[in-house]
Formats: sequence, structure tokens, C-alpha cells
Amino acid sequence: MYNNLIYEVKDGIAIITIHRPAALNALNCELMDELICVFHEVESSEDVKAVILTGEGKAFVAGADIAEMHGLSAIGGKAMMWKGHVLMNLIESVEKPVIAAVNGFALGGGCELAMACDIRVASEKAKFGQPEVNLGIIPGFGGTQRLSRLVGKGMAKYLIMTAEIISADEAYRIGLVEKTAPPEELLETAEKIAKTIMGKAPIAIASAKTTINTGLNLDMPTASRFELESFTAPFSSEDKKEGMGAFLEKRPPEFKNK
Ligand code: CO8
Repeated sequence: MYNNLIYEVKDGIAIITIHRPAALNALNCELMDELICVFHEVESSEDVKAVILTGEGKAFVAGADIAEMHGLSAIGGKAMMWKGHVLMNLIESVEKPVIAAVNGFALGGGCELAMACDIRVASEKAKFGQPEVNLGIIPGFGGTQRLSRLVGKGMAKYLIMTAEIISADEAYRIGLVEKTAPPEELLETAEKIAKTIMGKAPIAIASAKTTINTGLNLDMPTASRFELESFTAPFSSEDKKEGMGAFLEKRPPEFKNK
């Protein structure tokens, strides 16, 4: 049981809804512990094939909890930051696709949380930003690194240094989100993407996720080599035989995650 999350599994899709309305879903340590716990649960559950992370109300997540951070020493702040890093890295390492359905404010740690997911779909009403410099700090849950990797160094510096809050359309334009949807169609759109991915070979999907995430942290020759090595597991799978066989026999494939 979670105090700040609603967790349900529907047709193979885990839907995690952040529910901390009093603070616009701000990430305090308890909520981050619950997210770490729920992502361990989805990783180990055979029933879960894909994950959607969303928020309830007008915020996805309005940032790290400012009231909690305010009272922290530098050492306490680092401990909270460490928890955030554990969470974001865990989401990236889960071998299932994780889709952020960004329903509203995704600010500071909220934008960082969305960026740790594989794909971001935003409600047309969502707002994004890294407003930490307004508070005298910098992004601390990986945002300086993930934002520059997603939108480029110049745009990342612009957003972090100006603390500008941008619309979903602008986030789409700069490559911070991959799709936008009317608010009432947000979850449906995220589910559609999840189902499309679930129709592919799971071994290939897990391998694609790991290869892209790991390769981005390596120099090009090492990353290429890593792709070469990563290719072997899907290529030797039963699902590869099925996928190619089905193509040649002109029928839809039936993947078995083997
Ligand atoms: N933390 C704690 N409480 C929050 C937060 C937050 N990030 N955001 C909103 N709340 C609370 C408000 O205090 C308010 O509480 P109350 O009703 O008790 O006064 C309630 O949520 C509703 O908020 P508002 O009344 O402000 O709602 P508005 O619709 O007027 O405004 C905004 C919505 C624009 C989202 C506004 O709430 C806001 O600016 N929030 C803060 C956004 C922000 O600065 N986020 C970045 C935080 S810093 C961060 O994320 C750093 C990550 C790295 C941390 C490293 C660990 C040490």
C-alpha cells in the first residue's frame, strides 16, 4: 500500500498515478521511496509489460518538496538528492518501456522525473521548466545532464538559467516531449503508445532501451561496440525466429519473450 501513489495494472500496463494533492505532487522523501518501491514492483512483475507514470490534478509533479528541502543541511540535501538519483536511474534501468503522461506542471524535479522516462506524452495544458535558480539552487535529480542530452546544450542552459516555464507545444518543438494530446485524451494516447510497443518483441524492446541509454554515456567507438554486443541477445532469441518467420510467411508475429 502506498500513501502517495495509486497503482493499478490494466491489460499488462502498470499505471502509476502520483497522488499528493496538498503539495501539487511535489517529491518529498516518502514519495520518492514509494516510487522506488513501485518501480521495483513493476520490474519484477510478470504481469507488467509497460508502465505509464502520471499525476493526479493540475500537476504531474511541481518539483522536489521545497518545504522539506528548506530545513535541510548540505548533507541532508545531498542525501535527498541521492534518493532522487537512485529513482531516476532506476526508471532508466527498468527493462520495460516507461511512458510519462504529463498531465500538468512538470517543474524542477517533476521535469527531471519525466525526462528519466523513455517517452513523454504531454497534455496540451502541461507546463515544463527547471525553475531551481529562482530558489538559489540548480537541478539536482539529473536535470542538468538529461535536459542537455534531450534538447541540446544551448537550450538546456537557456531553460535552466532563465527558469522560463514553457508550454507543452514549446516542449514538443524543442524535443522535450515526443507527443501532445488534448487533456481528456492524454491517458488514452499514452496507452496507445504502450500497446504499440507491447506488440513488438519484448527482448528487442528491452535491448533497445538499454543500448540507447548505455550508449549515450559512452564515446562513439565504445557505444558502437556496445550495440554490436547487445545485438546478439535479440538476434539469438526465439522471438527473432518468429518475427522474421512471420514476415516471410506473411502473417502477424506471435512473440513469447523467449
Ligand atoms: N514543494 C512543496 N510544496 C509545493 C510545491 C513544491 N515544489 N509546489 C507547490 N506546492 C504547494 C504550495 O506551497 C501550495 O501549498 P499551500 O496550499 O499549503 O499553500 C500548494 O502546493 C498549491 O500551490 P500554489 O498555491 O502555489 O498553486 P498555484 O497554482 O498558484 O501555482 C505552481 C502552481 C506555479 C506550480 C507553484 O506552486 C510553484 O511555483 N511551485 C514551485 C515550483 C518549483 O519551483 N519547483 C522546483 C522545485 S526545486 C526542485 O525541484 C529541485 C530538484 C532537485 C532537488 C535536490 C534535492 C535536495
